[in-house]
Amino acid sequence: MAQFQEVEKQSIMHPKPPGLTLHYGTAGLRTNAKHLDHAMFRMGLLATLRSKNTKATIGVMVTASHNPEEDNGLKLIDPMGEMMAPAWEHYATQLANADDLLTVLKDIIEKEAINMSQEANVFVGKDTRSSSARLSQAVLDGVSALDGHSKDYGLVTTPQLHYMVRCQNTKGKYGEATLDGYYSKLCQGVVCYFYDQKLLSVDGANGIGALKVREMESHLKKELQISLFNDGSQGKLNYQCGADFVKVQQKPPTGFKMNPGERYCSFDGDADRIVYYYTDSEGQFHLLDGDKIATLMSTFLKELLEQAGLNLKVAVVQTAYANGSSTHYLENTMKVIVRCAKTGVKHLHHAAQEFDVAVYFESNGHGTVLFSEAAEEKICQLAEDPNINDEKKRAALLLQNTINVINQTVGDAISDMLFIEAILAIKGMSVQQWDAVYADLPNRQLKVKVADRRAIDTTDAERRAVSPPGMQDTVDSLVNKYKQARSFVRPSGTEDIVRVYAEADTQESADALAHEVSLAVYRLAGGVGEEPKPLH
Ligand code: NG1
Ligand code: ZN
Repeated sequence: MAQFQEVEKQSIMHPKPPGLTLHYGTAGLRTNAKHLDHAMFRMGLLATLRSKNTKATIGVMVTASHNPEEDNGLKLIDPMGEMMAPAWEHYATQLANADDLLTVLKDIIEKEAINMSQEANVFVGKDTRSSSARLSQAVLDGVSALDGHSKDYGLVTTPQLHYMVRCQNTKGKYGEATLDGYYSKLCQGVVCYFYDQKLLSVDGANGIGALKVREMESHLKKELQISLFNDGSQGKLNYQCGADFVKVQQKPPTGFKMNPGERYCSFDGDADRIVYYYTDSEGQFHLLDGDKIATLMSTFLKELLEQAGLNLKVAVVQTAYANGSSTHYLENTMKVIVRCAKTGVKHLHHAAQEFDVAVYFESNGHGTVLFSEAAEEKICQLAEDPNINDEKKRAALLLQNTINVINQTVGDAISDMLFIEAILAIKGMSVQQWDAVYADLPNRQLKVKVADRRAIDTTDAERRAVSPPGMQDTVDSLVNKYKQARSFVRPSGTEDIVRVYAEADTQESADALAHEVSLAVYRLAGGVGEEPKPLH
């Protein structure tokens, strides 16, 4: 077939480096940008097949998120703007590593019974990395090699591309598939709440998020005062700044002086994560991570639903890394349903789809809110009902605005920021008051190197280890030594290590527990290198 001849011809221009193995995992493909050209071309082919298979537009985002500037990667986006279905992740890995490209390609076509004469459409976007232009061209080459149509959105945030894909496949019902459409939808309605709101400082991680906040400013009509730093004009992408740096280091971006009591937030390199922070009058740093954000959003939504008299259930989906205090507060004080999903946004998104209204967040600041179709309908009907009282009307309109400001396809730093700012403004709440809703339990995360991390297998949303033998019993008996303690171990999906998490009533206890559990992992699960040392 002529198509395959074209693939063969073009693939010579995108040769696979010998001996290189890539894996399409939780965060898509990610590695040093030098090794990615062939994989990008091949993912262009795969996106075209996926488009033919689903008879819908598929997205390809070229980014390595919070990784260093030297890395790059890619994420594939399914028709409703969600991450690509897990069944296809396996094809992505196979295709990226194939020595005989055509055989693997034909295999996928046969297995999925793809009609090759079906039209294909692929949307492509990229972040600000210096390698992104070259690599996104390789994706476009892959699409055209299989006769697919492509639209290159150029520089966009990851969630913006997810939004475009959903708009396109819902024929505009979700919004207009342009950047202007995105900004208008998000800013519609919320801007009127920002009066008297003090300045918000935004760390753009020297990446795409900074460019896009600037682009959005005209839509905000100056109601929200944003001051951008790490806007990419000088610093290096994700270097000593950004959401991942702030969350992991528990400190502000390097070289940035904070004023006590003011609000700050940091995006990651592709603007799908956000964390807030401030310093108090003693100069103490306070982080408001994904757990605090989920609490703020779910509380706000629950109150509005009650005021509107709508019988819709609010749920919060977290992972095992959620601080125990947040889970306790949500379940016992707010009385919202809490679910624990496996690490990785796609698992949270999937779990959230089971509820009327579900807020999902990873502690690292990736998250959003999902409304079921029925919930959206009820809210919109109520907002248009002329026979309701003022309180109900206000609540219904606020809920309707929330549906617009929230990017329901994926975690979105810009959309989350606007929603958080609107909640704080509406409630007249300071960042300190938000922080004081509950106090985080002291916690510690450690990494342990082992010969094969698959030695650890888990169950119960990764909270309990089923192998190696004796592992869970040991963790249980160590946890029992401390107050308000919890600990779990799981193999990382993105690094060749085992992660250990521990929390307890004091930092000393959390640190001691994390260390003891690390030792148990080292001894029971084939630790390599030096034995873990105590933290103090
Ligand atoms: P792993 O390496 O599987 O723990 C990490 C993060 C996840 C998620 C993915 C993808 C932690 C503990 N884990 O996964 O939350 O964001 O990377 O980026 O932060
Ligand atoms: Zn990201």
